Amino acid sequence: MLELPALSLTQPDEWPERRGELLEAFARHVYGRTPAGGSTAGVEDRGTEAVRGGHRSDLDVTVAGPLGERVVPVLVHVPEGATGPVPVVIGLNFAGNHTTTPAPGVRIRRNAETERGARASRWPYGEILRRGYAVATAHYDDIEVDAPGHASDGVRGLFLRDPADPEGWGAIGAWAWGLGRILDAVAEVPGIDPAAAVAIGHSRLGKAALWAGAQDERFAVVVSNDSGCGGAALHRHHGPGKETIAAITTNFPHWFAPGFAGYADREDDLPVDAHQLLALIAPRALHVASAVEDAWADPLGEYLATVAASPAYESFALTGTRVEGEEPVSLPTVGRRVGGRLSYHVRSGGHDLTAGDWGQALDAADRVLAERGST
Ligand code: GTR
Repeated sequence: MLELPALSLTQPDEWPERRGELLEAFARHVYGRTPAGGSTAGVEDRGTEAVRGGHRSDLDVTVAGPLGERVVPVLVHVPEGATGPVPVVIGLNFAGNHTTTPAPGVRIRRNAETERGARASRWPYGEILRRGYAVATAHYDDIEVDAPGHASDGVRGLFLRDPADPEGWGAIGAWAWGLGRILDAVAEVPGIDPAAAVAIGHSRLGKAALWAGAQDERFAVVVSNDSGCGGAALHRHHGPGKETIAAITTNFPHWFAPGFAGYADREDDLPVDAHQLLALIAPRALHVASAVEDAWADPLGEYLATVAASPAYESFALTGTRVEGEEPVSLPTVGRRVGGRLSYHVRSGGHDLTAGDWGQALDAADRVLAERGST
């Protein structure tokens, strides 16, 4: 049995205080502190085109901090024919907005024309629109450069920062902040319901989606896809071939607060673990997805984190993935979503965001948004 830091839940009315303590602990020890004073300063529509099942807008979103502004291109698809405002899924992409669709009209900022549509399998826009969701994406590099030594070049450069601060925010914190700014921007787009916002992310961007959802309670639903170490996977679960704090802070020192590296090979000393990150999203909806062959992201460690986070949902009389009286030792059936307001699925195959993952995520979102009367 895993020895995990306690969720220390008592009554739902004590949750705001406990949430505050946990947020502070994750800022301090893992991701760094998100500075106050940021905002979305403007949204300019660079062009809207009809697509099958809706329309696509190419926006310039200006984000701002005390030291300046930065323009982030955001690609938004909105379904047609809805009777009221529609829910919106917000997620960052790895290689440029033009890589998410083969459509010739989408602007190129970085990476080549030959990359157009190269990642379209991760963005099944037609199906997302058919299901009644709008979807907004931005290239993560346009928010924060994914390399060490660039902390002044992206949105972190918009804020005063002490590079020696062990609790200074890392790139994951910056990407998470960016998701919130995109939500500010799409809240202004006609036909979108900002109260029905879903944050989604794959892998390192799944870590960012979780941290965004933990901090920003406007996200009604959060989806983590193969987020692994520093995301949904328990640090204290020692699965075979999984990524460790030592590995992640060596390979990606810029992702976290500098102090996080001090827990390399000392997982048991980290004051928090992933189940508490997941619990921070309660009582809002959370769906965690893994892939069987993705040992590096530790599927079982991700599932066990959802089980250990379940008491947070249960304290609101909601259902997680925990089954009373059972101590899980293995993954649920492949391909089947388990749980309630906090749900989980593992699919066959490796590290990727597939159309099937989107299907599961939107099924989870449908359920909670229908309960709230938002779809
Ligand atoms: C890996 C990294 C993981 C994961 C992944 C990704 O190299 O070790 O933590 O984030 O990259 O983002 O695809």
